[in-house]
Amino acid sequence: MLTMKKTSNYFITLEGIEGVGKSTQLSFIRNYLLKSKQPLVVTREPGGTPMAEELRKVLLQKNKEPVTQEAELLLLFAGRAQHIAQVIRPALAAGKWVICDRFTDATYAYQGGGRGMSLEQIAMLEKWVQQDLHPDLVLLLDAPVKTALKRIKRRRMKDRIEMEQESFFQRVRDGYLARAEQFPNRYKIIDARQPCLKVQKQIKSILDELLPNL
Ligand code: Z5A
Repeated sequence: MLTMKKTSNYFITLEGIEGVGKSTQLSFIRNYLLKSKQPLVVTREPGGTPMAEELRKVLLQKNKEPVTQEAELLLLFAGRAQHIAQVIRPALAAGKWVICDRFTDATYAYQGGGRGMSLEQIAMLEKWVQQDLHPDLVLLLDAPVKTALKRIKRRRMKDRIEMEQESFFQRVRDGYLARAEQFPNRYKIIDARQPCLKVQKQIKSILDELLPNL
């Protein structure tokens, strides 16, 4: 049972390591909510506005110049500030659902867990940039690293972060699971090892808990 505020629209994020099926499930969620006649905005991070999409390119391209962890973290929050101001807050204020492929929990998992950056520093930036804004619901698609990476093995091009070692993604997964334990009211862990249709069924039952609130 979800224990969150009753509202007519929700801010939902999808999280997990690469290959767990976020993009696949995002399109299922979009179609399901549209079928239920909910006004919605589907967006992503890094990115979501023209400027933030430019920052995404900078973040994910393989640079000749090494990217410092501090620069990476600040670029993520710079894009997020734009995204929140231009897209997320206006959509929520207009009564729309916002479905976002990754948000700040990814920063805790990748930069905090994966890179070992200070969680306090991330929390400080989060507070500064987001103030009171947090997802109402985080759908964490969780699968063992080997399972997830196997699914994307056939991809020809890997981005800068995808080039990391398996141990990095293990720390990212552990980072997500630690967040889920810290925020049980906000997080729903979905077993992403299951076949796609079973994952969808689980997501559908979570969304159905929200829809009758309307
Ligand atoms: N990043 C960060 O470091 N810090 C931050 O704060 C933020 C992001 C916000 C971009 O992410 C990168 O930014 C990401 C983290 C970092 N880095 N990396 N690496 P992204 O979200 O744009 O890209 P991604 O995470 O790499 O997504 P992805 O690789 O596309 O994975 P996915 O969306 O989870 O998976 P998918 O494309 O839906 O599915 C992958 C394959 O598996 C595909 O062939 C599917 O058909 C198949 N699939 C899906 N579900 C299943 C099931 N259930 N069974 C079997 N096969 C399946």
